Amino acid sequence: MTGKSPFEALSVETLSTRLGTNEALCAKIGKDTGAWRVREVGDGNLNLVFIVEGANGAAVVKQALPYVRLVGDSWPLPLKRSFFEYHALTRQEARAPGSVPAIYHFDEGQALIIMEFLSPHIILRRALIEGRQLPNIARDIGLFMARTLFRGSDLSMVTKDRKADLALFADNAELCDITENLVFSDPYFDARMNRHTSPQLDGLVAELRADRDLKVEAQRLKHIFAANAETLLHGDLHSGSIMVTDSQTRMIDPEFAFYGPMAFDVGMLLANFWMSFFSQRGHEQQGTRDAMRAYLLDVTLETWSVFRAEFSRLWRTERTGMLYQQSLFEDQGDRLGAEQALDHVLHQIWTDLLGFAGIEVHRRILGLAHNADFETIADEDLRASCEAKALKFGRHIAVNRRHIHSIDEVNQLAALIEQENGI
Ligand code: SR1
Ligand code: MG
Repeated sequence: MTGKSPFEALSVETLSTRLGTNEALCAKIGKDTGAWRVREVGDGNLNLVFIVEGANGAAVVKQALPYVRLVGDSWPLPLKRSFFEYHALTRQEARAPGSVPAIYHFDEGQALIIMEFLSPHIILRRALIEGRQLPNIARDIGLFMARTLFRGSDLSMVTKDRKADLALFADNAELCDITENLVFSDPYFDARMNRHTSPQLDGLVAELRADRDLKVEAQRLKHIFAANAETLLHGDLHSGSIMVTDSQTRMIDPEFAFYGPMAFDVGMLLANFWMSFFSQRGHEQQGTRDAMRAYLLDVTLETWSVFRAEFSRLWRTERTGMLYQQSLFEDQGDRLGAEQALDHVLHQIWTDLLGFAGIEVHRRILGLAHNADFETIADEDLRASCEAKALKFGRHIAVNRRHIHSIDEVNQLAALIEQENGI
């Protein structure tokens, strides 16, 4: 199969024939296609994902479909998202080495990427639902975010290169459009594809959709998302986009990559930890998840603290871009000026990430794309109670984000809301 053939979706039955002569794949898993075992394992919303095992090893083949898999061919979606995923992965590997799967081959025409099979890794969301405490995730993800977000921005890059890259990723417009609608707008009105746990949440949902302050804040955040082309984002950094073992963490699936505000990745990620926190009650037998809840709040604290520390280190040692130039500060003997500016930048990220986190929580409960943390709670009353607490928390941090000063404060709020009865 070459990049020149017309696009055709792979299947378990056709993969060996179609990729049997692919040099990169054969080099990795062995040439004897008779020994290949192919499984389709994609459980995401958009793409096909195959694991191919051969005599010498295994690889993942990920292929975009010309439509949204979750919805079907009534929602067309361009294949070029695979191109953006490939280019985002190469940039992430350069900026945060060892944080993403290795790429073996990219075929733009077939919209497919052949990459490292991560084993025995599992999806972080699944691990958290199972109540597993991973010791390294906060450090690994905090470092990944600081390194990719800093090194993809005008704090670090040659301006001309960054502008060229910005132009390249600007074409990922359809994926941005998904986020712009599904995350920032649809949850706040009765959009066609929305769903929520009903009737239990009906009253609260109506209240939130009538909440003017919340709607205005969501639109202010959408404005920042759409207009602040600050750095190359992962664009969809939730716990379903991270694979883990006890000792390793890998970020996957950056097909939503584009130039946007640094706080978006950080906020979306932390929101997923807070949602996991609120969902734990749905997965426990009487108090057995107390330690898990404490662990999750610690993870948010450590992730943010690692992010800040690494971002600050890069600010002091790698600030070679056109923003906050060293020639204006350190070179003038004004190191304090550089620190003051750093403080300002981190404060802005902090304030905005709280907003993005609150909105992410809402869209996972009110919109189209729900998450397994809540969805796997079979008892609907219990699920609704967990979701209601998360919704209340999300509203508070989004609307009051300018008045919240520390992650301790946020975590105390989360713990208080989680303890409330009758929600
Ligand atoms: C129609 S796509 C729905 C969601 O799945 C992806 O993982 C993104 O989070 C997107 O918003
Ligand atoms: Mg994904």
